[in-house]
Amino acid sequence: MFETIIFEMSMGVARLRLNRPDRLNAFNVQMHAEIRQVIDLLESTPNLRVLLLTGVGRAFCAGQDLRERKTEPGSPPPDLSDALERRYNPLVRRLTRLSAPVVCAVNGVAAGAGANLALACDVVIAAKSAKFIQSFASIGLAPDAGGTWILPRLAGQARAMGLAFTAEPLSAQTAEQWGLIWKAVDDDRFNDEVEALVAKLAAASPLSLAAIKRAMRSSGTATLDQQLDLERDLQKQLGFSEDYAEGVRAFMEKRSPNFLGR
Ligand code: T3D
Repeated sequence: MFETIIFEMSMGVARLRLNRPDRLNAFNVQMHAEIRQVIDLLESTPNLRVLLLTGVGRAFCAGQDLRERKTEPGSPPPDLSDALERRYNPLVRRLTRLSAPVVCAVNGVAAGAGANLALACDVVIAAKSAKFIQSFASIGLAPDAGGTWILPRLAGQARAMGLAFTAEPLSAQTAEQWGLIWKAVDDDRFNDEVEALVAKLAAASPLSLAAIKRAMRSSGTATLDQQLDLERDLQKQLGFSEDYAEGVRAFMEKRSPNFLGR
């Protein structure tokens, strides 16, 4: 059905794999369009538990496919705001607003918008051989796909500036130490760790995870007072849910809960 991605959905778990390995899974217009179709579907899937995003081959994603950009002398310069407005920005907005958690499994190099797409996801797990590169300055651009928002928040201003100015690769282990990602894991354990994480999130209460995501995501722009109010409102809704009753019952009965998302 798709040419540039592989998409599967089973038992509420959606798996989206970027699939242009010969171009290190760089984004072209078609890949954006295919991902858009998937997100359209996911946004209207009521029993979605988790979305896993990863790459096929040795890379996660090398950012924009530079072969789509014509820069020969005499060519009119491209208006890159068009690609951001129509493709990258909606992608980041929609993934961060999707109620289900988005796990990014960074299987290899993540460069340019590929790095920032990964960092925009809710939980990022990376193979130790993976690296993150803010490659924009190397080609005369500035970070996009939300990089200038997320990087200073995750890594602090000094490290964000250093990464963006130098375009130096950041190893997965340093990314973990700096708090950019959840975990860097040995390459030979990577698939098992990713599957264990996905299974754990898929078994959790989707209402609880959606509330966590909403609250954590809003904290970047909210005051403490606003956040306390939001926590009150979310906890009120969750307290009315069957999942909460099931969670407390399961605790008392010393068994695993069976969350149904209602
Ligand atoms: O334009 C807009 O829409 C604005 C938005 C921009 C968002 C952005 O993402 S801008 C940043 C674009 N990305 C880059 O600048 C990264 C370019 N790639 C690299 O720096 C390196 O490829 C990597 C560091 C990612 C990996 O290096 P390495 O040595 O492991 O692999 P390689 O040999 O460079 O790449 C392998 C192949 O993939 C190669 O093709 P070939 O020679 O085998 O035919 C290479 O050209 C291709 N490739 C890698 N990245 C891209 C790419 N082809 C097109 N676009 C790419 N981004």
